Amino acid sequence: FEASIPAASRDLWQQFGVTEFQDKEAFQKEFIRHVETTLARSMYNCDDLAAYLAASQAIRDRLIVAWNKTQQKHTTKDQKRVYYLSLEFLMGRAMDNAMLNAGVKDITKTGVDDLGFKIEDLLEQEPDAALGNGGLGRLAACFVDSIASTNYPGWGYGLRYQYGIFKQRIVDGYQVESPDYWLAFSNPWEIPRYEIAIDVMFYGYTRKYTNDQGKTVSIWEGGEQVQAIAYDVPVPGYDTETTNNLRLWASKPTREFDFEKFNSGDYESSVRESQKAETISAVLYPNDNFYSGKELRLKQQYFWVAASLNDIVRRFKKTHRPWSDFSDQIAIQLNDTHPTIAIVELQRILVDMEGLEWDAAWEIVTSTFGYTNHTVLPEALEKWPVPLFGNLLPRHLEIIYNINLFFLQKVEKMFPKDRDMLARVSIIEESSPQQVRMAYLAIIGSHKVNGVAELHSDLIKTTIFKDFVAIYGTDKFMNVTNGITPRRWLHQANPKLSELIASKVGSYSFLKDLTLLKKVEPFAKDPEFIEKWADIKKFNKARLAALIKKNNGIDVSVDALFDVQVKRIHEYKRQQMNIFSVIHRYLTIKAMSAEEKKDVTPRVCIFGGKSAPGYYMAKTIIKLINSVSEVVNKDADIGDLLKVVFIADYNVSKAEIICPASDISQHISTAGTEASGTSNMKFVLNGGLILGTVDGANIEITREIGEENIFLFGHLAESVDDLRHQRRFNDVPINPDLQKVIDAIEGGMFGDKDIYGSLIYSVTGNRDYYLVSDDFQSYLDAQKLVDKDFKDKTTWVSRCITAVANMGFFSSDRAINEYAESIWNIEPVAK
Ligand code: NBG
Repeated sequence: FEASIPAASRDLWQQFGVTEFQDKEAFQKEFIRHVETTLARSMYNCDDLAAYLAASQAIRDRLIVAWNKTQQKHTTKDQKRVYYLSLEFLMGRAMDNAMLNAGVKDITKTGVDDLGFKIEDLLEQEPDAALGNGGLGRLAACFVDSIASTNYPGWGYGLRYQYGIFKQRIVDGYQVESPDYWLAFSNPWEIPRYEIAIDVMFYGYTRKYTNDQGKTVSIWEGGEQVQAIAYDVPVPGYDTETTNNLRLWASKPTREFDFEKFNSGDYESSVRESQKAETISAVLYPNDNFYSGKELRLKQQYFWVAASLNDIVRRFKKTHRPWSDFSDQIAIQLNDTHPTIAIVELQRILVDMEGLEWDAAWEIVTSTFGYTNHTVLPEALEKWPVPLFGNLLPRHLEIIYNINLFFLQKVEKMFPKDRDMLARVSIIEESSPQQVRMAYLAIIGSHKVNGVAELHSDLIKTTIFKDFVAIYGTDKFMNVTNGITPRRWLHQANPKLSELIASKVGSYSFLKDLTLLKKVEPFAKDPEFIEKWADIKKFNKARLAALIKKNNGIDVSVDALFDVQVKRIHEYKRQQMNIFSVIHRYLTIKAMSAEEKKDVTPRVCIFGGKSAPGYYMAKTIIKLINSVSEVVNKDADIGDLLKVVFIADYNVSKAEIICPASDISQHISTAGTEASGTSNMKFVLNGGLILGTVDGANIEITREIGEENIFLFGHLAESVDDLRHQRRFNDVPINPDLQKVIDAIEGGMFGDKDIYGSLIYSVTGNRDYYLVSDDFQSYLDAQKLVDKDFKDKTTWVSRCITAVANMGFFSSDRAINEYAESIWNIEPVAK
C-alpha cells in the first residue's frame, strides 16, 4: 500500500483499532454516543427517528469494520471477482437485515428497550431504499445478499437515484404518484466516497488520426463531461464476516467544465449546466417490463456503465497483470440489457485507450460478460434509435458497427446467401430510423446467456433468440432459475414461522442451507405441529388485518380466506382477470338464498401494486379494483363473505407483512409471459398456497412441492399462439360468465361505465391478447376448488407444511452458486 503508515506507528493503530460492540452495554454506549455527537441531541429530545438514526449509526460502524476487513482480505487473496451490473436494486429497509446478518438482533432489541424505545417503532422510521420497479430489482437485492452470505467476492454496481420508485396514493379510486424523496434524512447505510470521482463524457464527435505505429485510430473528443461520485452501501452476509460492497454512482458537475462561463460572467448559465449534470442520476424510470426510448435513460445507462468499468479496470491495472488475464480475474454479469453498452465500453477502453488489437480485445470482452434475459415481452426489449445513440455516444456507435460487421461476416460464412438470416440477426434493425437491438448486442458480446426459469430459458431459445442458437449452438444458452433470500423472506418477514421451523430442524441452519427445510416434512401429519403452524398463520393474518384497518379503514376477519395478488399492475399479469372473477363471485353471492350463503367460504381479496404512470390500461384496472371494493365492502347482503381491498403503495416493507399472511396468492400471467416471478416463491415459503398458471417458476415450484399442493389452471404456453390466432381471425364466443361480469360493469354497477370502456374492449371482440376469456372458465373452476379445500383446515395446513418443506431449491444462495460455477467461474473466499 502506497500511503500506508510507517511500521513504527502501526502498533498504536492496532491498539486503538475500532472494536465491534459485542454486548448490550457496549451497544448502548455507542447508541448514546451517536445521539449526543453524530446527531447533536440528548435524552431530552431523542424521538423515534433520532433513536433509529443512532441505532443504525452504531450498526453501520460495525458493518464498516467488517466491510474493511473483507475488502482487505479480497485484495490480499486476489481471487477472481464478479461484478453484478444492475440499474435497479430494490433493497427495502436495511436495519433489521443488518442486525440479523451481523447477529446483533437481540442485543439491539433489548438495548434500545432499556433506553426507553421499542425496536419495532425504530425499524418503522427507516424509509425503503426503493431503487427498483419490481422483480428484476428485488432479484438483484436478493443476489447481493446471497453473494455475501456465500462468501463470494462480488460487488454490485448501480445508480444512486435521489428519487426511487414513486409513492402511490389512491385518490377517488385512481393511482396518484408522488416523488419518493428517500434521502430526506441522512442515510446511515451509505458511505459517500467523494474522492472516487470519475469523469464521464457524452456527445462530441470522433476523429480519425494516425498514431505513432502508423495505425489509423478513432478518437472520441469534445463532449460534455459529468462526474460520477461513488456511494458505497455495505452488504453484510448472514452469519459470516463477509461484507461486500454495493457501489452506487451519483452524478455531479465536473470540477472544471463551467469555469469558463463562470469567469466570463455567465454565472447563471454555469449553474444551470451543473444542475443538468445532476439530473442524470436523479430519478428511477418507473417502468417495469416496458421500454421507452428516452435519451436521459440512455444517458443514465452509459453514465453508470462508464463509471463502473472505469472503476473495475482501474482496480485490475493496480495488480499489474497482463490484459490477457482480465477475464481470469473479472466476471461481469449484465442484469438485463440495461448495461449492454458495457460490452462496447470495454472494447473501447481496450482498443482506443490501451492500444490492444481488436481481436485480442474482443476475446477478453466476450469471455468477461454474461447476460441474463428477464423477459420475452416485445414491448420490453430495448432498441435505441441510431440517430439518438450516435449523437450521444458517437464512438460507441462506430464500435457497434464494427462488432456487427465481424459478426455478420461470421454468420454469412455459416449460412451463405441466407440474407433473411443476416437481416434477422443484425444488431442494427433496418427500420426507419434504424435501431440498435440491445439484446442481440448483449448475446454477441457475452459468453453465456441465461433465462430465469426453465420455461423461460426454453422459450428464449425457441422464440426471440432462436437464430442465435443456430449460430452459437446450445451451450451458450442456459437456465438459472431465480431464488429469494430466506433471511429476509422467511426469518425477517416471518420470525414466528422461522422459530417453529428451527424447533424441528434443531437450529437456524436452514437459513444458510434452505434444503434443510425438508426436515419439517414429517411434521405435516403431526396435529400439534399443525396447530402451532395454524396459530402462526392467524397471527400473521392479524398483522395484515391491522395494516388494512390502518390504511384502508376496512375490517377484515382473520377467519376468512386471504387471497392475495400483489405485484406490478400489468395486463400480462392479469389483475383484470382477477377482479373480473371477484365481480363474478359478488354476483353469485348476491343471487344466493340465506341457506346457500351458509356454504360460502368467506374471502378477503387483496390487491396491491403500482402501475407505470403512463400505462392507461393498468391505471384503469386499479380504478376498477377500487370501485368494486367500494360497492362490495358496504353491501349488507354480503357482509364478511367477501371483502375487497387495494393496499396502496405496495413495496418491499409491505411485502414483508403481506407474504406471511396469505392463504392463497395468485400468479396468473398468460402462459409464457412471466419469465419467472419471485413473489410466488415468497408466498409458498411463508406457508401459503398458489393459485396460478403453468408459467415461469410456478412450474418448478409445482415439481418441487407436488402438484397436489398447488392450484394450477389455464392454457399452456404452447397453445397461446394458436388461441390468439383463432381469436383474431374467427368469431370465438366470449366466456358466458365473463360476459355476465362485463354486463354488470356496463350496467353501471361500479360507477360510470365509460371509465372501463377500453378495458372491456381489450378483452372482447377479436382481441383478448392475454387470453382472459380463454382461461376464465378454468380459473373459476380452480377458484371453486380453493373454496372447497379451504374448509378442511387440517388438510390445508398440512399441505402448506409439505410445500414449505420442499422449497429449499428456491433460495437465492442456490441460484448464486449456479451462476458462480457455470457462468462466473469464481470461488468463495476462504476464511
Ligand atoms: C422480470 C420478470 C419476472 C422475473 C424478474 C426477475 C423484467 C424485465 N423482468 O418474471 O417479469 O421474476 O424479471 O428475473 O423486469
